Amino acid sequence: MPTNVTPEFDKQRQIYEDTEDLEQRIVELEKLLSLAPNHKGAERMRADYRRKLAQLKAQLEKEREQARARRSSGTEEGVVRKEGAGQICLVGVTNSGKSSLINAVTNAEFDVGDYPFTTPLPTPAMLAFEDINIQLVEIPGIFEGSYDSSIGRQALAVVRNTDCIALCVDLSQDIDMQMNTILGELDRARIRLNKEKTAVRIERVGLGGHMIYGIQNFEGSKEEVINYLKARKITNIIVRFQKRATFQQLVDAMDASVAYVRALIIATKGDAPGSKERFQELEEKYGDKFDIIPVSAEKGENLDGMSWALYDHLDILRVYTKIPGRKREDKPIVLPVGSVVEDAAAKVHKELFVERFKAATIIRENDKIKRRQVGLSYPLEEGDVIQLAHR
Ligand SMILES: Nc1nc2c(ncn2[C@@H]2O[C@H](COP(=O)(O)OP(=O)(O)O)[C@@H](O)[C@H]2O)c(=O)[nH]1
Ligand SMILES: [Mg+2]
Repeated sequence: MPTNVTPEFDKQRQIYEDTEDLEQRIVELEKLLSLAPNHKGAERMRADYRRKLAQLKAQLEKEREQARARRSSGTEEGVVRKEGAGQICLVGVTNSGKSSLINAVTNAEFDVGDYPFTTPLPTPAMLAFEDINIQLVEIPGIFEGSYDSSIGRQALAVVRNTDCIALCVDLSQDIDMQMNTILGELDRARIRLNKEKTAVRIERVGLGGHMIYGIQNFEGSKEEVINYLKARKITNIIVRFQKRATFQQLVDAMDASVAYVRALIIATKGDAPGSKERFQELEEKYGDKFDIIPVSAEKGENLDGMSWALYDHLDILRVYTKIPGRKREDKPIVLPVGSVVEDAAAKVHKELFVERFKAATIIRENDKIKRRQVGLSYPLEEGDVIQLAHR
């Protein structure tokens, strides 16, 4: 049906049809509609274009929504969302055997190569350890100047926020070169390893609001901490009071630009010629500061020992809830070392077991006192079975 359009309209229609970018397409279509003839014969055409416009806008909204979801779930390139009971970053020079090690203990099939930059972005894999999962993240090979490159800087940002760093040192190569490179770049990224724990430890997380552990060590109340965080508009944060701490120590910890991260050394390629001597050398030079675990991914040697060492360095404990008369739950609640009954109760059901707390029974099979009645501030131990009762 002829609709007697103007040449201007025709031209704009061409522009609209040639535009691929969604946002721009919407702009061009709106322009086209404004140029559309008003007479009755063109009514149908205008309706079609309006419908199309509504479709495009809905599509744009959907794409934006997906992008927001990607951002908050951390699946954007180079960002790793923490999953499992804890996260460990494998840091080493290129070819130090990081990918081989991850492949040996997880279902991952990372590329293994003799050439540099096999793994250009931090890449996660999941280690099933006993009844929990530990996330292992391969960090791209560290080199002198990593911190000056954008990829390196991005990777070091992941390392900064991790729960534990596994320094992968290749026993078939010169030790000093590797350690100097790794420690140098970490230092420039203001990441300190195995420094004495400060009284207050801060960790930024993707989700979760305010999580506060060890409040019994704080001079004030939990409300004070939360009010302070709210006043500074800080969310998604874990605050751990690890020793007696004052309000000023909390403020200082929030402002510190230095990150303190637990670390250990995984000495890789324990099967290679000369590895025994280099392991000795590593022990002599760095044994004071780090636990050193020798492994061979190729021969499958000491991989279990490594998993336990990684678990130990996460500083977490597992507790199991139980309903009277039933077996304990198979899956543990994972909490930082130093947690108390209240922390476990909050993880199960805050309103029910903290706000309406009546009693908790802790069962320790191997203890002299097998069962004990305890309160909310009672410290938990690894392997505790806990029964919670509410009013
Ligand atoms: N002899 C020996 N070679 C290994 C071992 N693990 C890895 N390699 C070799 O070291 C090279 C680099 O390994 P890769 O896992 O890609 O290191 P990445 O760059 O740190 O991820 C490859 O040629 C591997 O075959 C091991 O346990 N023993
Ligand atoms: Mg690799």
